[in-house]
Amino acid sequence: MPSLREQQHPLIRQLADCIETVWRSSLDLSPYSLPAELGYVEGKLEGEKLVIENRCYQTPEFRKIHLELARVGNMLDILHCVMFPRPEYNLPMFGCDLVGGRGQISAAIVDLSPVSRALPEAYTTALSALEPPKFSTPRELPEWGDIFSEFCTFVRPATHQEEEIFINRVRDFLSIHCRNAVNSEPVSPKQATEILDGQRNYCTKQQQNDKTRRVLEKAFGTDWADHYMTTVLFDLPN
Ligand code: BLA
Repeated sequence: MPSLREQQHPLIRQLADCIETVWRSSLDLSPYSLPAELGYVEGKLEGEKLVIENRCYQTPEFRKIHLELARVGNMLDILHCVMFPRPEYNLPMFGCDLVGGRGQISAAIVDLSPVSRALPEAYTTALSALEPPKFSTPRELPEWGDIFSEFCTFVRPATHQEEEIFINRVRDFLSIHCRNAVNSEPVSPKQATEILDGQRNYCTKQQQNDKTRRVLEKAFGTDWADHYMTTVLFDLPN
């Protein structure tokens, strides 16, 4: 059976390959076990099959790095990726979501989101040095989107060229992030507590994304959707 990735929108496939290439080349990956039964799941959404495939790792700097691919029949294609740093490092949250259907990506978002008042200075410097991306169709963030940084890119890519600009921006964000992460020093226990609070706030806000919740509820029911959003997609660190 061909893997899910081979059936997905080319931009999703390319982005998934790109993310894994950066991870493999710059991080020391070990397996991370998801809660039982949640690695590969299938459900029905309005008669269409919903398939979810998860890949999950941990590293010395990251508690969990998660890449998820999902597909609903041939209507909806999704890539979801979040990197959760260990709270003893002052590192932002990397998050990326691509949502498409019928050959067109409708939402492409990537960010390095701060978990304390602002991004660490090394990030601000490196991200400011990137060429500001030009997209013809920027999208507006929802209300819960106050967690995102000033560098957040949220667009509907209108052309091949814009798709490429988006992939390059994700690669740049990831490279900056991995480089900073492997060179970072642990913080004081007091600061780690503040960082943990910031990570909790990030997850709580992301759990308010009704568009994600609705897709999962329709396929698997309310309880399952809530369980999945709070234990797999955006689990709160202890
Ligand atoms: C939007 N997410 C969406 C949309 C759908 C999903 C259907 C609407 C697309 C559109 O408006 O064009 C669905 N996303 C999913 C599902 C999963 C998923 C089912 O990841 C998982 C199985 N979402 C994230 C992360 C970010 C994110 C990490 O998972 C950002 C870093 C953002 N998704 C995000 C935002 C929107 C979105 C901001 C737009 C929400 C809105 O307009 O209200």
